[in-house]
Amino acid sequence: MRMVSVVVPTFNEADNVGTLANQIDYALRGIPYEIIFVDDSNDDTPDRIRRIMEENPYVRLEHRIGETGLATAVLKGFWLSEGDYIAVMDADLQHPPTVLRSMYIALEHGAEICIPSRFIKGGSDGGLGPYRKLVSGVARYIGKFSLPCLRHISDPTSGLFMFRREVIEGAPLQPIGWKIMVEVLALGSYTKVIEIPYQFQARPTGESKLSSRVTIEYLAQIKGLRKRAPSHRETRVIRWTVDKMKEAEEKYGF
Ligand SMILES: Nc1nc2c(ncn2[C@@H]2O[C@H](COP(=O)(O)OP(=O)(O)OP(=O)(O)O)[C@@H](O)[C@H]2O)c(=O)[nH]1
Ligand SMILES: [Mg+2]
Repeated sequence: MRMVSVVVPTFNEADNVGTLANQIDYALRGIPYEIIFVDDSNDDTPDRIRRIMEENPYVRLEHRIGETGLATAVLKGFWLSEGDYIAVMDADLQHPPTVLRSMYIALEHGAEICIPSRFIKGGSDGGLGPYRKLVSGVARYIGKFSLPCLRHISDPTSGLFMFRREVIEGAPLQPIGWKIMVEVLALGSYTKVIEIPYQFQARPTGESKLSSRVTIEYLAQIKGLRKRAPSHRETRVIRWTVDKMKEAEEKYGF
């Protein structure tokens, strides 16, 4: 069976990592997996993760000292990962770990990238307030307008996705800003994407690390990718409904 590496960037998420690891373990029962926490915290998040590691041998920790940055953390996780499939997920439970199982099944059905979406039938972005919805909507449309590879992707700016390792092999990914999925979609090698609906959750505890610098970095990233990304690619984007997801899971039979 193919193994999945779940890369989780963490910055002061002490109260979330335990629940997250338990939920990932449950969601991926029967599937070989590893969780790689790439942590830049200055609270006791790394100690909490070390405690989880005593109970769960599939959890790994890369604790960086004197270095921060979401994109560099996620890229570090990619290079450390050993799975056939690589997933990225936030630590704050806004991305429900149950979608990991559906993403895995979508890749087993031939997708090279699976992107959970808040904006297709069955999905919701209920976890965000009106101001954040507006900012994130504007960012999404700037991305879609500027980069043709994002045009048919309904939720290209989130931090939740899974892909086959080969997608990024040799891709000149740069650790700019927060939107690593945009970098992978613009520079990776793939022809088939499956989107699945999911319900974005409210952050239960801990603080948002989002700042206005993130917006500026995003605009710089998009500008750079307009030059660096191939101008044409053939991609099929398939949208699964909730029923299709259930059917695929039953057919997969584990
Ligand atoms: N390693 C590392 N992780 C980070 C850094 N900044 C943020 N993160 C993590 O990246 C993920 C996303 O950050 P959030 O603050 O939740 O950002 P967001 O989801 O856009 O914002 P909210 O909706 O307000 O939660 C979380 O798991 C953070 O802990 C960083 O500098 N280094
Ligand atoms: Mg969050």
